[in-house]
Amino acid sequence: MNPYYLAVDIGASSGRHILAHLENGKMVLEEVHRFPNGMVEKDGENVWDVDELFAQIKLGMKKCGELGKIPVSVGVDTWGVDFVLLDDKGERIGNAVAYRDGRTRGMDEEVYKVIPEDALYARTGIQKAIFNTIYQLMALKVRRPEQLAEAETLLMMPDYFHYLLSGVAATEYTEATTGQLICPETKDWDMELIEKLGYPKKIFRKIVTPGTMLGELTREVQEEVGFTCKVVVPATHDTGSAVIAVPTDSDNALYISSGTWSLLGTERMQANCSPESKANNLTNEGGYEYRFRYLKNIMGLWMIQSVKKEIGGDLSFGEICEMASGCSITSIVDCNDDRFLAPANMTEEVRAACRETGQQVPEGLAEIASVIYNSLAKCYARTIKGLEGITGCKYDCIHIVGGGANADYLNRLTAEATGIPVYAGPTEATAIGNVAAQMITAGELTDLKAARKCVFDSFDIIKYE
Ligand code: LFR
Repeated sequence: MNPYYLAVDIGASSGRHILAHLENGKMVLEEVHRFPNGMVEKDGENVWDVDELFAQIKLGMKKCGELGKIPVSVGVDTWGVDFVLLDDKGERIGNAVAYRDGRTRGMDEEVYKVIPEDALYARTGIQKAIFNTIYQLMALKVRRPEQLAEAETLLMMPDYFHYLLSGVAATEYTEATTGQLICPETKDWDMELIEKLGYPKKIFRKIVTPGTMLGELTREVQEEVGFTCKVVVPATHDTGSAVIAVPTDSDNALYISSGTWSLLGTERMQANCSPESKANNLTNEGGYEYRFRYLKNIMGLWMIQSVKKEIGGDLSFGEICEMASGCSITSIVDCNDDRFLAPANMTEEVRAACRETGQQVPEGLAEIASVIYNSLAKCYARTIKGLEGITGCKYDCIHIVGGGANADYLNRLTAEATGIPVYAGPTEATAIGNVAAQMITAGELTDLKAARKCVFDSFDIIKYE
C-alpha cells in the first residue's frame, strides 16, 4: 500500500480532512472528516472559533488513526488575510477576528496617511481589499494598541494551526502574501513598510515556502490523535493550493478557483505592480515555486451561500443551481460592489441593487440565484477582457476548480459569456494541491508539472463549450 498524506482544508463555511495516496500514478482521495465553519459573534466582534476548529482538526486526525490510515504528513490550508497574535508565552491574545468584521472600516485612510494607495500597490502588488492584514493591523493599532504591544508573534490562520500541531511558529509564504506586507521581489516581509506603518517588527516571523517540513506532532497532540506524523506546510493559502491542482500543462492557462470567492486569473513568473494593473484591480499573490497568482478576487458563491442560508431551506446548491437555470430574468448586479461583502441580508441587498438600477427586481430563490449566477458570469467575462488587455495573451480555455466547479448552470453561463471553453474540475482542488505539495516534499511526485499531470490523469473534468 502506498503511503497516505493528509490535507486539512478549512474554508469559510466548512472544513474537511482528505487522505490521499497514489495508486498506479493516480491520486486517490478519501474524505475522512467534515465539519462546519462560519463566523461567530464574540465580544461584539465577528470571529472564527479557532479552538473549536483545532478540536475538529484533531478529531479528524484521530479518525485517520482509527481507520489505520496513518499519514506520512499533515498540512493545513485556509482562506487568506486573517491572523492571530501570540504573547511571550505562546498564548493567543484576544479573538481570531474574521475578515468580514467591520473593524477595518476607515483603516484604509489611516494606512494611506503613511503610504499613498498607489505607492502601496507599486510596492506590494496586492489588490486593495479592505480586509487585508495590513488594514486589520491598523485597526488593532488604532483601537487595541495594548494587544499589539503585548504581541511577540503574528501567525496567519494556517500558521497558527501548524504551530498548535508542531509547536513551531513559522509563516508560510503564499498565505503571508495575501496580507499586503510582503515584497514581491525579495519574497520576504517588507520591513521598511512595516516600520513606517508603526507595526512591531519583531512579530513578523521567518517565512517558509510550501513543502517545508516543520517537525513532528507535539507530544500532546500525539497522545490525543493516537499517532505521530510530520507536519509539512502546503501552499497554506487555499487559493495557492487550488491553483497547484489546475489540470494544465500550459503556463498560460486561465483558472477560476471557485468557492466562497471566485479567484480568476493566470500564473506569471513576475509580479505586475503597474498602475494599469492596479486600475484593473488585479493582484499578484505569491504561489508555489514563487510563481505569482495574477488574479482578481470576485465575490463568488458567498452570495449564493448567504441567500441559501436566508431563504434556501433544505435545498442543496445543486438544486438551487438547477432552479436558477429555469429563469429568464436578465437583471445584473455588480458582484464586486462592497455592499455584498457582509450585508445584513444578501437577498434584500441583491433586490435593492436591481431596484436602484431600474432593473427587474427578482422574486423568490430561483430568480435571486439566477441574477447572481448571471452577474458572476458577466463579471468573469469582463475580468478576462481586462486580463487579456494587460497580459497581451488570448486565452483559449478556462479551468474552473473547487466546489463551485459543480455549479453546472454557472459553468454554462461562463462559457457563453466569455466565448471560451470551460473545463470544470476537480472540485477538491484545494485539498489536492495541499497533498500534492506534501507528496513533492516526500519525493513521490517530482515537481509541480508532474503534480498537475497527475491531477489531469486522476480526476473527471467536464467540458462546456
Ligand atoms: C478564498 C480566499 C481568497 C481570499 C479570501 C479572503 O477562500 O482565500 O483567496 O481573498 O479567501 O481571505
